[in-house]
Amino acid sequence: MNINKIKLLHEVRAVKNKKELASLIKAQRISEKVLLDAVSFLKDGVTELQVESFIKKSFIKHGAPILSFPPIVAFGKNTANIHHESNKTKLKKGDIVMFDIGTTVNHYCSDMTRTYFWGKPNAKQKKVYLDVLKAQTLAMNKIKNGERKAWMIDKSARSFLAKKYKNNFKHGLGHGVGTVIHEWPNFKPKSTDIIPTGCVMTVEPGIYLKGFGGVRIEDMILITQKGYRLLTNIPSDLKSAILK
Ligand SMILES: [Mn+2]
Repeated sequence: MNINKIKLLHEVRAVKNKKELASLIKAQRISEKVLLDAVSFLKDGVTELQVESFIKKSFIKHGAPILSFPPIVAFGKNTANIHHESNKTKLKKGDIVMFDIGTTVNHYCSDMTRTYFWGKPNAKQKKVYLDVLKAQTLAMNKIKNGERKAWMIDKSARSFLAKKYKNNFKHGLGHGVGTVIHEWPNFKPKSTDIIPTGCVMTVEPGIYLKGFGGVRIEDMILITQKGYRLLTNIPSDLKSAILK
């Protein structure tokens, strides 16, 4: 046997067949319904815990009760904490609101983050949002133009954000998604991964400023021969991010 034909399990697993992809997309569509439900559940004074429990119930209602990971709901300054766990913090005007949610269908995971503004964002909130969005677009364009080296794709977003926010983009740009929520390959500065056609990746730049808050925008994409296909169907332009 030709040694070059040997593939490792994580490489085989990264490439999704039609059926696997359909399950993953179905999980994402359900997440989108739940996200919209959660957004309309928001009101002044509601707590993160109340919204988190609403989200869990909503996933059950939509027939996808086995989540990819516990939902992240963060208000205000809590959005600066990447690992925030919901607490009794109440929503108030001027807050940033972050949702990071995902569920499974036939064991296939979905993953999505949206950041919103509860009321008109101030200049700094707007700027951070638009910069994170721009970083995501830069990375997506790299992929569209055929770049498949993970570190190069990560760098396109990271170097843009580093110019303005130093090292406040504290995690990898994205990861493979499948039967587990974080799987090979990885968009990271030191990654040697080459992204194969047919795998599903997240692209999720973020900026986290202690005492101010954070912005993360996370979409899932299918890597195609020529570029990518966007699997997330929720708008992320600034106007759509302003809730009141
Ligand atoms: Mn993710």
